[in-house]
Amino acid sequence: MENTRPNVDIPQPTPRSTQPEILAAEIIERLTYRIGKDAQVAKPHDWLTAAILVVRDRIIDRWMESTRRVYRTGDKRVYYLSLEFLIGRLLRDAVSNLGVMAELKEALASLGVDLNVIAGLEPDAALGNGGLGRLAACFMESMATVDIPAYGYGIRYVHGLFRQQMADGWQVELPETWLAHGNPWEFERRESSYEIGFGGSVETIGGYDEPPRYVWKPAERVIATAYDTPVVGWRAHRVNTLRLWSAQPIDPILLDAFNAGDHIGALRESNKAESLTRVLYPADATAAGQELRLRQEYFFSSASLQDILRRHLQQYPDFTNLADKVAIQLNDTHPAVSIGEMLRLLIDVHGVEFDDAWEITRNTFSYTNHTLLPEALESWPVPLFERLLPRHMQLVYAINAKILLEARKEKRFTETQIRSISLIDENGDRRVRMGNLAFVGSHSTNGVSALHTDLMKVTVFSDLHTLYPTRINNKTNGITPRRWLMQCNPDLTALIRDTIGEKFLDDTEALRDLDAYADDASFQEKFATIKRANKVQLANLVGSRMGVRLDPSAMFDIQIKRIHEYKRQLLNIIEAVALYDQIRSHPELDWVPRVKLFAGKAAPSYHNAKLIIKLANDVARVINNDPAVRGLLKIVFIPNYNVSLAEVMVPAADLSEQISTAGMEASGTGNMKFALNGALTIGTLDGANVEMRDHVGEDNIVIFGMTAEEVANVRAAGHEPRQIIEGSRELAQALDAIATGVFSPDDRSRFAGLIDGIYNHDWFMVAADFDAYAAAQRTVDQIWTDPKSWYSKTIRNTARMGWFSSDRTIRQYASEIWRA
Ligand code: B1H
Repeated sequence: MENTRPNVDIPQPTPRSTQPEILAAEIIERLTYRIGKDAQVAKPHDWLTAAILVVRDRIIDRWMESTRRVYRTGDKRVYYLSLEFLIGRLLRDAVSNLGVMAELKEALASLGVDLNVIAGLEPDAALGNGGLGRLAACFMESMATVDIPAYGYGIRYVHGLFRQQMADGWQVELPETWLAHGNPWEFERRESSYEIGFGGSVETIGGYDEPPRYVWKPAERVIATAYDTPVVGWRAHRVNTLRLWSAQPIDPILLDAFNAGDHIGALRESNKAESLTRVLYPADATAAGQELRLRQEYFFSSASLQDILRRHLQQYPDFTNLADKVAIQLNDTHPAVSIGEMLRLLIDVHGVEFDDAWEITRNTFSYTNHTLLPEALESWPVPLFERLLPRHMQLVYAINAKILLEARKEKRFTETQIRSISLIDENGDRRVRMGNLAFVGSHSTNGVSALHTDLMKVTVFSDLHTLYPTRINNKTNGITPRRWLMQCNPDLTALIRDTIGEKFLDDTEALRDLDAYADDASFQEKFATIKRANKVQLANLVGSRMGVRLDPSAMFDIQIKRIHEYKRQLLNIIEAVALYDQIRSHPELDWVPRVKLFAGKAAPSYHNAKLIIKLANDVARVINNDPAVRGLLKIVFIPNYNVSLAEVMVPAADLSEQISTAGMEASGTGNMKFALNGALTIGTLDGANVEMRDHVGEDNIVIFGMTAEEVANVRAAGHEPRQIIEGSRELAQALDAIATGVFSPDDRSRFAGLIDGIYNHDWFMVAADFDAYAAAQRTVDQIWTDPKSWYSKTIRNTARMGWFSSDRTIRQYASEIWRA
């Protein structure tokens, strides 16, 4: 550690006590001296801030110890670069991992404050869109838990993912303001600031009797300032750092302009800099394609790499051992420009030779691919890339020349293969392919489920896989059992502990011992009682937020995730319409009462996704108000899905909907959360569902529909949805009802286009899979009517999902990719 102090003995602070009386006294102290409030008039928010500050002190002791330890041991550090961290609330997580929940509750209670109430006021840190961002948050917690010295690097967006409101059933986006009350978790690090350049030109120096040197002269510069948030691992054995960058202008105000009367112009630079880190791009699984987005990507990549190299030089004389001491994981291609930035810093700033720099870079970086969807594969127009990052453009060409030569000369690649592995897409306007850059600039490229990894090898990266046959590997995603079992489902956690002991708290795979209780009548009853209590909690939330009454004895059937055509919320809604028709036509049959719950956000520019939300709400209004349904079917779309809402919905689910078109969902992680909390899954053989089936056993999951291979074959042969629809009366009737305006009497053609898409191409195989899906739902009904069988299966889900802990995933990254 940098030590500029004279040689004096600095006393260490005494580690903080966690006794309730001391916690209570400190909370009052913070309230008074930090927040400046008298306890008599303090608002709930003030209590929250005071409590966080007191908890934070307990974290700091461990944090400093963790940092000192890695300097002492010289252990390898892992850097997780991600444009998204979907963290959610932190208080419960931190307190639970520190093991001071009971003490804090007691301390607050002695002051007349309810922990649950103030914890509920903490805003969600929603610096991410969906699964990719939430995975980064789970990984941060698991890296601290399995004791890996790790830093997360990202952007401190002032506005996280938009707030979703419904206006007459349509999604409306409102700005999110998580920093409105300040953020007591973070530490601003003014001393960790770096200059980031954009644009300008590259000057060549020398080159006559010595090799030329290149100097980038950027036209614009901004400052990146670090904000650190501690990340506490389970039992607080280690505390790591999440470092988020904020952009600041070099000159906060142009005084000359101001004095000349140009008050707006004087702030132009300042506004421009700050707009860089103002908002999160709200697209999920689609590339943004905007200049500001490329600027965000370069901004945080450059700041992070400068920080990483500076830290390395504090401990070592040069970069020859960089790859032994540093592992950098790229969370998708969003930080892939880091590869060019690493080369630039090593070569232009630190004087390393190109070939050595390339070797070091490749050995340091690894890349995770999260999707095969063509619209999500990032590529930047060459003219834009060149204008914003002229030096990086040169380096991309230099890498490309090297790789293409190798492929042509050594591997005898054909022209077609060369075109596919090139870093430049020459089909149409020339573009820089960030996936190819990430692949060739890393020693490892991993997929996020077994199926996704297999598909990667034969689709997007097939030719690169031929060139580098050992590079692609799989790391099936996982979820942190702390947030997604222990914190969100405390009653189930207590029941498990009373039944099989404490081992599962440290080793999730020990949940296996529950298998022995799956058919035990008394255990089943306790398990069912807890599920019911969780459903009552969700029903209360729906009641108070939406004024809709839910019957907790009905089956809670839940689909929560981003709204996307490939995730097929539409299939679920169409099945609900078909079921509605059946219930009305056959009132004499024993229908299983169901509540179909939906939640999720649509990208603001994704027309069909927004239409699907409107359809869910339109269908809900008709079905929920039809007396002929007799409450047997209810549809609810809960607005503003976020991590905190998921924490209430996941433990309350009976049925988990994981019904994406096979081959399109890279992994899914919501699927894992539900199963761990004792829901039955209805799903396709897609993403991690395949491995979930292998773990829970095929009797304990309801699989339906086409396989990825079948989807590919049908698409290749030419899919004829019209024939299929004509062969399925239920489907035809449901589609007809929606298309003709039965659910939208105010605008009868509202959904005509959506339904036309199914008739005309059915790209997402909604028609193709409908009958199989409807049949699978009736199988689910069958199981439900036999509670013994239902709980036997759902208990086995909890028992057998331990492997899907992100601790397991992180251990695999550590041993097979990071060698940390
Ligand atoms: C996933 C994304 C994603 N895959 C582009 N790709 C984005 C792509 O803002 N963008 O430009 C944002 C997000 N997100 C998800 O990653 C997959 O769809 C899930 O199946 C997977 O579980 C998750 C984590 O691996």
